[in-house]
Amino acid sequence: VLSSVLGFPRIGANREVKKAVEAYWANKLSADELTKAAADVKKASWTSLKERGVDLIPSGDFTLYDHVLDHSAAFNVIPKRYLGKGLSPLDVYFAMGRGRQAGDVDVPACEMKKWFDSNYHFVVPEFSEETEFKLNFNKALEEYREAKDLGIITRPVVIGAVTFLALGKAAKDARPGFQPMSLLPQLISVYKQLLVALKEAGAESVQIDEPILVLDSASLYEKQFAQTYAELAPVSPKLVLTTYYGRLDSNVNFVAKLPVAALHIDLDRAPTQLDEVIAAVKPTNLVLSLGLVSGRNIWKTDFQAALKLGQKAVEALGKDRVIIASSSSLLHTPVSLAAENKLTAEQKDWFAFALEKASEISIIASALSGSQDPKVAEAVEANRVSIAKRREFERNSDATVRNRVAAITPDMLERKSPFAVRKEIQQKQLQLPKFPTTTIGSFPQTKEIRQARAKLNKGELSQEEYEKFIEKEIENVVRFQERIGLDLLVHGEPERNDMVQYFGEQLEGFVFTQNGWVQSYGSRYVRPPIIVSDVSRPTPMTVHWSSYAQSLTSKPMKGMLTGPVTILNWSFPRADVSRELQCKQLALALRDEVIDLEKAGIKAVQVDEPALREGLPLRKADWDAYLSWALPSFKIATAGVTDALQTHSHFCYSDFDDIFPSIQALDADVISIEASKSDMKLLNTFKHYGYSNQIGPGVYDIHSPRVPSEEEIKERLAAMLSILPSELLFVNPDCGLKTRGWAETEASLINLVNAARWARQTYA
Ligand code: THG
Ligand code: ZN
Repeated sequence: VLSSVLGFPRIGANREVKKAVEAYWANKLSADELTKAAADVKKASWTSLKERGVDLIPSGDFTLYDHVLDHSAAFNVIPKRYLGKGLSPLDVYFAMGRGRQAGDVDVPACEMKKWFDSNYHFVVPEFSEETEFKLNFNKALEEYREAKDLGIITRPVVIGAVTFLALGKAAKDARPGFQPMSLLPQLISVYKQLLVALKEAGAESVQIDEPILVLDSASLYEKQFAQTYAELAPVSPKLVLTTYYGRLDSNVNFVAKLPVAALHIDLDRAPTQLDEVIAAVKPTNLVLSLGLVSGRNIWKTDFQAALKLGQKAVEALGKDRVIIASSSSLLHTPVSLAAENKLTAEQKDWFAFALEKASEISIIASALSGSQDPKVAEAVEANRVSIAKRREFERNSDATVRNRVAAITPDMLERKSPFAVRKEIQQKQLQLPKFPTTTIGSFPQTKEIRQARAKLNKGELSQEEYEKFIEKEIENVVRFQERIGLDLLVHGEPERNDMVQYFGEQLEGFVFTQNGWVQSYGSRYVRPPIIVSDVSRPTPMTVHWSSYAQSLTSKPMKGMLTGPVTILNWSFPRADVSRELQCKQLALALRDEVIDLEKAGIKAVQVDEPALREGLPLRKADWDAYLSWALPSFKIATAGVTDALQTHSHFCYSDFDDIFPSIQALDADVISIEASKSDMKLLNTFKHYGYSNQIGPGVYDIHSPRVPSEEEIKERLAAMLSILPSELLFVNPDCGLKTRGWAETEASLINLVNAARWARQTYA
């Protein structure tokens, strides 16, 4: 029984890749130095996986920005707008990832999308009839050789051809109706080159990732899968076809017939598929790779449970036909627990990060192989003790919280009056003009703000000094908004690091890492908090800062909270109770906060749910089960107030077609959405469904430093007003301004306010 890791975090143990990449962007590091920094990180990962006894070590999964973008660049899937500008291939690559505005080059970034149901974003490939696949470079081969030169034999990882096309989109200039999948034949011939070269270089097997096989849509591609692997298998090293993040369901029937050497399945997300998959592969020669160690959470694997599943496969297929693996790439987990010295010994004993998971995989595989090494037996016993201790801890529940959740009644989910009634009452106290202007909540997190927080953490700044500093920042943001004439103000959130981390830190039931970074996109990482026990709110979390901000101005101040579904989705949840229970506990904590904000005189509160959509299960059959607690959780959080409080919510995406009724059901008084990029298709969706509450479609894209002109914003407003009733429209950017600089923020918001004034006159 061999052991395998499907992919490893590529950020480095101490965020070396972020630091190197950002230094390169700032012209503080040369391309060669960047390559060297990357090589060091790869070497460290390969070496430690080898030391931990992993048999099949991945290569080719490293990236400086995004592995899908690497694949596009390697296969020459590069939109024309990035070419002919005198950029080096590396700079073309980064321009696609993050846009480029320097000298006379001004190109926006490619679109990013959430990677399956995770908080990772990939750069969406753009295909058209003009796409000419060719191998610009063979990353899998290069990294295979790079590892081999270090004396480490690896298994190269490549994104599968069908998944690559399925994840992409038709370029804007493609002929109407163009289907990326129509390019499969040309793409296959380039895959052949890539795989032949790997075979010639001595690679014994190649991991080929086809995660779209866990989606409903994969059944449409049965023919494409058959064609692809019939052509590739004869010329390739042994192919290990990997699926992850969900279950194969009926797709297993055709997948088991593909001419590949091995099939990997995710038994973390879908443990119940094992029997069916064993039955399907038994009559074939396929090796089965069992994803038993979660690539998505940070809890220690329960060896007894894993060994039981492994044993079942061994009995059915024989030891030679079973591999023990991570369920998916480990990119969603932090690198190592080793450096965490603020977690207690008890807490540390609950967790396994990527490196610890590698050891787990190796031990489970050894145990299943019948290893007599006493270290294996010791590790299995140590795991039994750890798991037992955790189970013991899990018996401690907070009776007050549990009882409150059990006592949730339907009336707690509904506002007292319908929106039309609330709107009148709210307008009386808010006195907002037509086309009210507002922002999504955060203002630029400047270097000074981040430094002040770092100093506080290091003890170089006292709590009192830090709070004085934050007060000053809030005052500046308030004065700025008053000066340029925004209507509904925010305090700017200078006191917050990551929003989920910020709330987690103030809630009972969470623990935090010091160095548990996980890549979110490109060089942006997050440190997800870990839910370890029942969640409650010991004291108000935001009331102090919101009231302070309100005290500075006679204009209304909007309170700012992160919603229960988003806090849950962007944390590592506990595994012993349902996500529903955890979400409802969060919802009750937030409900108390919203009520307290209202009591403190705040007249509008925004509860953001940017992760509501990414939390949707991958299979449509599972949607209702998720929505049946996700939507009520938001409503529990927001419906505890009087009709006079205006509730807002924000969603960081623009694809509402399939969840529109759910958004409507939230019954927020105002929602803001990302509309600036997706043209007016989105608004037509709102019109089509007769959306009745107020809505602020983003009038410009904040994800780029570009300043939108007043004219541009007016045009957008005019277009919006041709679709939506004018009394429902708010005017705002499409997301928070945290990652922007002040200069562009100021210029953009002035143009926004002027455009709204113009609209008031024009549409009076
Ligand atoms: N928080 C969390 N997840 C998210 C977002 C978030 N996922 C989606 C989206 N927002 C991703 N966006 C970002 C934007 C900025 C950063 C991370 C994710 C970011 N990170 C800092 C960095 O890498 O330098 C570190 C942040 C910190 O100091 O805590 O800027 O908002 N959970
Ligand atoms: Zn957003």
